[in-house]
Amino acid sequence: MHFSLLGICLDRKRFRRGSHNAPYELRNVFSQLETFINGVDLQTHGWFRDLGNILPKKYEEMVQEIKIKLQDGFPIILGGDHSITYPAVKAIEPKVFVTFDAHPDCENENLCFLSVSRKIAEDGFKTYIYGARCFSKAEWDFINNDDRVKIATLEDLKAINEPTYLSIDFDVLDSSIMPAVAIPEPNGLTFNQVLEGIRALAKNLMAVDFVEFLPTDNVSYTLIAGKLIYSTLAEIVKAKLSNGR
Ligand SMILES: [Mn+2]
Repeated sequence: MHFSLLGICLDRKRFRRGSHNAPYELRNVFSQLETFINGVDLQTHGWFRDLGNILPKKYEEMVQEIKIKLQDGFPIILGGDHSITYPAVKAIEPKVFVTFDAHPDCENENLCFLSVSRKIAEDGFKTYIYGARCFSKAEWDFINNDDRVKIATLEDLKAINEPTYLSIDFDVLDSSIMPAVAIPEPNGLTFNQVLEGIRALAKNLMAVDFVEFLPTDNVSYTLIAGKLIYSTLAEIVKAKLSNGR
């Protein structure tokens, strides 16, 4: 199989900006990472085609550009702030949307990193949120009163059986592992817990994005973020190979 790598260099936040540079920073460390990972040789089974970057524009225009660029291959999309997930989901049209995120991103606001999961749920994509631990009261009330969105357990993820788009906000990781995000949160998932979630979904995945990485002078965090991306690719390759696809 091959992966199609697409960066979306957009950060419309007003504070702790920088995630628009993440696609460049993350690509820089790929060459430093071991490609034989968790039993899979990505050089043999998971080669990349790099489709370059999309620069900020209106969301509707981004949907069109994403559709045109992602003609074949398994989409791996690098943000960007979390709002980039909205045009990507609209372009790819999965049945199910799963987001790994410390925050549910369900505020009742115009499309932005605070409201993206709510917008996607309201557009009719069955939405699961995994790893969330910091809710506003309004988000809590919305999620508990709306069938379109669910706080998921690992068992819920394993039970999904439809084509799924996965969005990974790096802040789902515990802040001690990954402080290089706009809004780090303690009490988060370990690296292995995130991989367990990916493994639960892998056979149904049709696209994955990675968002909210905030490049810092500490390249260690970029290497860890890159490791999560490569580990995800390895899980996808394993699932597709065992499915005979
Ligand atoms: Mn988010």
